[in-house]
Amino acid sequence: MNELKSIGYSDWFQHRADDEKIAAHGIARVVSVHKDSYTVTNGGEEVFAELSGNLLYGTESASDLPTTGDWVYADFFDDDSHAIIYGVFPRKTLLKRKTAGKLVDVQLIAANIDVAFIMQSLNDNFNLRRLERYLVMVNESGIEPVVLLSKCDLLAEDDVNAFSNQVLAIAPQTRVMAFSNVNRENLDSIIGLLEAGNSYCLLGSSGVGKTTLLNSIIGHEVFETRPVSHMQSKGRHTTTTRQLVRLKNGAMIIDTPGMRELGSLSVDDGLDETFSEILALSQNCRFADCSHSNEKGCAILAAIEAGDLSGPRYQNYLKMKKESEFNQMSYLEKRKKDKNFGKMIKSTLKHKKKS
Ligand SMILES: Nc1nc2c(ncn2[C@@H]2O[C@H](COP(=O)(O)OP(=O)(O)OP(=O)(O)O)[C@@H](O)[C@H]2O)c(=O)[nH]1
Ligand SMILES: [Mg+2]
Ligand SMILES: [Zn+2]
Repeated sequence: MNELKSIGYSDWFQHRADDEKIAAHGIARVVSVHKDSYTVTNGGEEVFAELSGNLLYGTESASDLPTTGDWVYADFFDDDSHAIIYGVFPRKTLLKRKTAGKLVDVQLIAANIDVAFIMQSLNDNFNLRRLERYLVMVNESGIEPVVLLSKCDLLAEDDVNAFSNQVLAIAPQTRVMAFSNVNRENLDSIIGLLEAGNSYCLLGSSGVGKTTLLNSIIGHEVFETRPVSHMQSKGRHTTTTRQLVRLKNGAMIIDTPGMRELGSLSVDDGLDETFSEILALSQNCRFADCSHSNEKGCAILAAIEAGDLSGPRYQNYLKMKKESEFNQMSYLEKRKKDKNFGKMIKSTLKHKKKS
């Protein structure tokens, strides 16, 4: 049990475990997900793992399958050289997005993360609207966001402070840190945030320096990084898989490939939390059903007019709200179709058996 605790297991999971499954199987954590297999650990070695037939064929939705960071019921075989996964524990947090492209489906990014580092580089990636998108995703999952502004070595101190203040203006409750992997400014403060037994993840566009930060934290170059110019000419990300890495101090961290698209599926809570002042303002509109577009006595329009609420921020909120509603509807429709399709196949098989 101490081995499991050292990789983040706690009473939270123990109390929510399935009695039958926990009596029948061991416990492990998912380190990484591959095409048809997984890597898991129970605190010792990392082991190749596959899903049991029941889990593979009996799961209705992809989001019920294991993702990086998940706790799973698993049995180890052949001197712990491989494992079979029988089920997934309830998740404390689940980071997900809409799959890239037209298809409306959920892509799981990581489970059971305590703190997400959202990174933007100060030289060419700083963008408040994109930051709001990341904040919505992280807040929706119930994960604590920390904003990291990288490559501060490339800017004058005053400019760095101005950028930090812009972030604080839209996320006053959030910890914001500018840092540099090159001159190591603030690296120790970031390392100071990492607590044993907690799990962290690095999020942000390709090239902002996520993997370089992970290497800086570890103290030597373990993972591949690549100059931004080279990355763009190759048109691909340097980091291509998500992997749970154990740090010397007992914290765990997942580096992720840069995400080009960050579509959201049903993120109402995340929106309310990220744009809490907009929600608060709307309570002051004269009409309860105010659409905040042209009504008299609209508190939101008045705040924009007075310069208390940024117009682009409000537009971004509206855009994400619409997108979330639209995607949620398409997703539910897709699920319904999938279910009907499943029923059709089942009844066809039944008829075949009878005849
Ligand atoms: N000037 C400066 N360059 C940095 C800093 N951190 C990282 N870089 C450089 O930025 C480039 C990209 O860094 P990576 O760590 O590979 O970026 P990444 O976010 O992991 O990118 P993906 O894996 O594609 O998502 C590399 O050439 C790094 O050397 C920094 O603090 N200052
Ligand atoms: Mg990387
Ligand atoms: Zn209004």
